[in-house]
Amino acid sequence: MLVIGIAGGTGSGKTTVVNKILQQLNLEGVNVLSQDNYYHDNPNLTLSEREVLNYDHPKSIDFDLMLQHVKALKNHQSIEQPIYSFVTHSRTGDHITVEPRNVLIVEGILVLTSKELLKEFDLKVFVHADSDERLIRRIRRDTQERGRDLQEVLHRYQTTLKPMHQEFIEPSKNEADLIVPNMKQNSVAIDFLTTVINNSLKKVH
Ligand code: UZR
Ligand code: MG
Repeated sequence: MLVIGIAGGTGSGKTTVVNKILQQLNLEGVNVLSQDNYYHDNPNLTLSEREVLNYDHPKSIDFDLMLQHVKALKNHQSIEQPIYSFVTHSRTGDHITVEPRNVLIVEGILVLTSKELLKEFDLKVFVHADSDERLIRRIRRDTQERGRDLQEVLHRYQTTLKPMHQEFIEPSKNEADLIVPNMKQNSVAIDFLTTVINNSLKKVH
């Protein structure tokens, strides 16, 4: 199995890169694990307490479960992936059964910060966009899709997202085999990644 880790700051366009790759591939061969589904659950906190947690620190991620799931899929076992809600900041209690496939993409802001996960990746990719571009995209997404107001987004960016980016995410770029500039649509990089994945899919058959 080919395992690809794709990291990059918030708003760098990781999800878009992954979706573009998927559009060009035979989907039956590829699984995507998103870090978004592996936040720790905090059922003992109230919603307002959960709203102010730091979701950009490596400690907010259940890396043990992520690692266990990556290893299980590599061992040809299916997994029960938790589903996480950004509205309630908690696991919904529902699961998706994910069957092992030939290619596994693991995507999220912090996936190159875990020493254990790094050992599982055959290819490590960091998606880069400048911080002003990422802030613009983050404002758009959080106000349009996640129902947050501008002041809240800016406050969180300044107090949490930016310091966590500088402390953990940006340094993890050093782990990457490949850095994808994603200030604008980068179809060459998408073609490159698609070719690598297709070659790996061909080898298996
Ligand atoms: P991407 N996040 C939430 O907003 N709520 C949660 O319950 C869990 C995570 C956000 C998190 C992080 N920060 O910046 C972002 N906050 O999801 C990462 N606040 O996702 O890479 O798609 O931007
Ligand atoms: Mg994303």
